[in-house]
Amino acid sequence: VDRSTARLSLAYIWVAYAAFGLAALAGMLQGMVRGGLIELPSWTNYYQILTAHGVLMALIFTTYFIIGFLLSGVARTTGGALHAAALRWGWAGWVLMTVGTVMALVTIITNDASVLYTFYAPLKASPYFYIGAALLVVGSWLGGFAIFSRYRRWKRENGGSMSPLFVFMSVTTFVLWIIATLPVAVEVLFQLIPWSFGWTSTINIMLSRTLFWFFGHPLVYFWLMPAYIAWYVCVPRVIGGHVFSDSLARLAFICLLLFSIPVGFHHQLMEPGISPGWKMIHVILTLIVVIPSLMTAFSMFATFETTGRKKGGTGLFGWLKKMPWSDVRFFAPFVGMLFFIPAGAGGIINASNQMNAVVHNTVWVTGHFHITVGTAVALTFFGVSYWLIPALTGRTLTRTANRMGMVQTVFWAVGMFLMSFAMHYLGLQGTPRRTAYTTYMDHPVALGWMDFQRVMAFGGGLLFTAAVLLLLILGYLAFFAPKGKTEYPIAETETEQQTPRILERWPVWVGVLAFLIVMAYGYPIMEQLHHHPPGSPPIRTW
Ligand code: HAS
Repeated sequence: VDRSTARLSLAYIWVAYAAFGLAALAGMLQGMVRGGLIELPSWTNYYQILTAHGVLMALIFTTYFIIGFLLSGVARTTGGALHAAALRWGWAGWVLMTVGTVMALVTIITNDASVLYTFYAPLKASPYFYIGAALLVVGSWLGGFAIFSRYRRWKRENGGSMSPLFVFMSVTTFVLWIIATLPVAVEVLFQLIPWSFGWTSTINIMLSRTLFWFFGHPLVYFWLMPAYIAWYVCVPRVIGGHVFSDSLARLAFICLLLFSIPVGFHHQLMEPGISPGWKMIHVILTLIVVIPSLMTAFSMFATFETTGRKKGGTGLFGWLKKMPWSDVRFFAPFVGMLFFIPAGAGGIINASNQMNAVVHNTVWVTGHFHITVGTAVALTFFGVSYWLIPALTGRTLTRTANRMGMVQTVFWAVGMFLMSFAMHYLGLQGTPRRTAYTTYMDHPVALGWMDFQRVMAFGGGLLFTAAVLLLLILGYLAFFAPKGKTEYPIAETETEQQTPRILERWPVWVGVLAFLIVMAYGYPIMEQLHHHPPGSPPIRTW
């Protein structure tokens, strides 16, 4: 891609990795505190560090990386450059997001916003934390407008023909993101900010949680879809293969768009304020949103098998041997895919109403999201970074850096395996999530959890080591690796495929989505507004 686009993408990616580094440190510390290995100094506390870790990792690292990656890929697949208007949107977004990030971070550092990354009521932060979050969201919309702007221009220049797969997927991701962030924007602007400034004395907590999870579930697909873009479009090229089916890939994304928003109640299955009928509808839709992931698994297997067989792999699994196992650009996302198999199964367990009663609010859930976003998605982002950063800085991914990347992937995978296995196991024993070190007054059951909590801490140590290694390798690739050209891998279908044009008719899909949202949320939200629970007293934590 051209230099202006590269500069913009890199600006996003650097903030992403700065946040990642701080978040990794906070993560290791909180694991050690929980495992009883260290005590924090009196000027900080577990919940402050937990908030820093969650906000920096789950909200800042992901959003910045996603925008940086997608902007570069959209440019790469539409002629190599973003036009001036798209660049302007992109930079405006970066500035707003960065102002918002700094505001939110300052309030976390001053301990005025220890409200965890889910930040719904009744925990209350400084209003400046919420204003920072709002700026982050609005800034990310501008990043999305940069993609939409490039997309529209490309369509105009190409007589309305079907957009490249990477672009289509990026547009779908941002349509999802913009629609999904509307409810949290309403929560922040009309509930949290007025309450936090003291303009209103009570808050409708049910509504606050509902609006948050209305956003919170599609948020996880906003993380996942860019990883899927890498799986569908970049990984096939890395292994010397093709996109298995253009239509299937687009259909999977449309399904993700339609079914990942009207499902938020699966995070609220244990809440008494929502009637079981509505929860059931959300559970059914949740089980439907599993299907595009199964389609993705099928598609990836098909790509690997056809490519492996073409390279001479024979027998039932001989094609697997033909994969480029020593290429970190393949290895890191592949390990992520492997983790995603149990992670997806865990998600289905979570979504099943009765089983949710067993795992809800236990560290099982923490284990679930560390192997979804923390491994499947994160390892894919690392795998992408290993080629994206040198491609953008005009350097090469050297053999040594590649080898170190493999080591880093193994450290991350082993750390995550140990930590998340312990979390899943402890969750089934009933160990609560989001608690600092405690033995519950030396209760024998809680004492029995300690060994596994130490395993969690040990896994966290390995993860921190992997994070430091990653930052060192990326720093090397950006500033010290030999100058040269690194490929931006984009695969195509093997033969021309006829993709149904309906897949790109946005008014149809946005219309269907609006219908599903109204069906899934209209009545329950009206009910919550009507019955208006008494509201919490305005407790100040700042
Ligand atoms: Fe989840 C809680 C249900 C997917 C993230 N989830 C969370 C939270 C986070 C999160 C962050 O229903 C905690 C929120 C909080 O703080 O409270 N989740 C699901 C379901 C899925 C799912 C049904 N989650 C994700 C993804 C996430 C993520 C993806 C991040 C990126 N989740 C829940 C529920 C809760 C929840 C409940 C609430 C729990 C509670 O009570 O609080 C599904 O979308 C999963 C579908 C995935 C699959 C896997 C397909 C496998 C693939 C890999 C193929 C491998 C290949 C390689 C090709 C069906 C695509 C193999 C090659 C070989 C050779 C073997």
